[in-house]
Amino acid sequence: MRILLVSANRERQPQPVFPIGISYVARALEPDHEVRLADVLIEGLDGLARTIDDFAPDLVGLSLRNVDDTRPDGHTQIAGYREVAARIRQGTRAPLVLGGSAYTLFPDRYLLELGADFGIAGEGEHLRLLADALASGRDPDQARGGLGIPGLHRPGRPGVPTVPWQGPVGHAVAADRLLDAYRTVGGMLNVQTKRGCSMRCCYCTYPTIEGRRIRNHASDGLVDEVARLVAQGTRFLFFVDSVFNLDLDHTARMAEEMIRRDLRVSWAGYFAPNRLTPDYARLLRRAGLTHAEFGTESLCDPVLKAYGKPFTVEDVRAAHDALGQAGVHRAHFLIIAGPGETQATVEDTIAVSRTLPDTVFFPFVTMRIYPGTPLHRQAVAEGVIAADDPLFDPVFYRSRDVPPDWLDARMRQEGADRPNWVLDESLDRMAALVARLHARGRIGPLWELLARP
Ligand code: B12
Ligand code: SF4
Repeated sequence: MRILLVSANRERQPQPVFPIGISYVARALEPDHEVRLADVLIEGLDGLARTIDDFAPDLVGLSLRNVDDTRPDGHTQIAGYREVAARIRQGTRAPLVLGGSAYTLFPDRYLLELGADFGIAGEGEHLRLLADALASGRDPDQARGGLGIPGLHRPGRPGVPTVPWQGPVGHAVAADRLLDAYRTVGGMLNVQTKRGCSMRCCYCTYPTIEGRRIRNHASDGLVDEVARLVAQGTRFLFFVDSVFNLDLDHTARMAEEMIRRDLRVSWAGYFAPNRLTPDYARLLRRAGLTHAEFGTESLCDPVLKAYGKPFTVEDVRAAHDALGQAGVHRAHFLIIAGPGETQATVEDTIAVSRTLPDTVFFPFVTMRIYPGTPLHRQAVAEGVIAADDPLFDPVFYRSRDVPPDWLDARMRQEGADRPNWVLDESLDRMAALVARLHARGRIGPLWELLARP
């Protein structure tokens, strides 16, 4: 079958990100199916229309990454996605399959909104089974002895539960052209070392998207992947795991192999501020880690507990120091005014943040409520939302013990005092600065430029 996989994501903030989802899905389809990748951010809607004409696909997969930008005054992506789906429908009668993280969070809603034929929630590599069934004229519902295709959704029918993908994982050969394009727009290339997170932070969607069971990708294949990207000219990578340091042994083995092969590439990842010994930090630095983004969320123990975070402020400090001493840039993401927050706990977080050296804070005020999370259940129980609110249009939880006007003024005051306390309204300016620096050949997230207290 000729299968066109399209990335609908046009978000450029904080920087353009390579559409790893369609590349990984394509890998599962190669070489038995002929695959082409298209990216609306790179080629625009007219480019997409030309690709459809030229390739004449038998099946089109559309990747939906972001639902919105998770900011209370931000924007949702649905209008842009409608435009892309309409362009696809104009150009071809091939069946349309949806997938991606945004799709997985709201599968039936997106099927309806975009009038698609199928969707695959969770790991999209299972598209392989759908393509095989369609190519041979078999009923997709009869796949796997009648269990159906993992994650498959069709309009008006119940979805099939997903299961972990067992086949190969990684970038497709078909992605090489697009990888090149991202190297030139300063966007970061990316690699995943594992899927799944077993933690239960109250607001988090990641276990819904990737599952709770941790599945490591084989470390030799991973380092081959990194080596291939480096040989192609990649200078910066983001390891896109939900939490890079969830499995210390696996990631340490990978880092050792990167050092042994002398792969000269800088990289970043998301870290939990715990499980981070000085030895591990030094190893990662030697393997090329330059930027660590911590999902810290609060610097006050009772609030960390209410958010369901599996660490304390003391752990944060130790992790911060371990990476700092190893020479790694650090940023902390915070969520202010979630469950359990009060004026006093906000002050605690601010006070502790002032004592963490050489770092940047990204404080987000209020917490986006996603379906199926502990926060969702709490918000229904507290009467913040109705039980049947679909939550597709963003709704944010705000602690009643933090007066909005007071918090707004307090955040602004802190932002005015400290360039490393980066408020929502500064993010656009920061993204513009980063884009200018990328155009001049700088690489990486570059938030360390703000890391003065
Ligand atoms: C790493 C990451 C980042 C990094 C990316 C770095 C990089 N260079 O890649 C950074 C920090 C830059 C980032 C930024 C943002 N991110 Co982010 N990010 C992630 C994270 C943790 C992993 C994404 C990833 O690459 N996964 C690995 C790939 C392989 O998985 P995947 O893309 O989901 O693809 C799989 C399936 O979805 C499916 N699939 C994908 N496409 C298709 C297509 C078809 C046809 C099919 C069938 C299946 C399919 O199959 C794939 C393989 O299994 C996710 C959370 C998560 N755990 O998913 C959030 C996530 C994707 N981000 C999110 C958001 C909101 C953002 C920002 C808007 C935040 C902000 N306000 O700045 C920006 C937008 C950036 C942009 N330009 O688009 C949301 C999106 C959903 C939502 N809530 O709206 C997520 C899900 C987190 C969340 N809060 O829920 N992000
Ligand atoms: S916030 Fe991080 S540690 Fe917590 S559940 Fe989500 S991915 Fe796991």
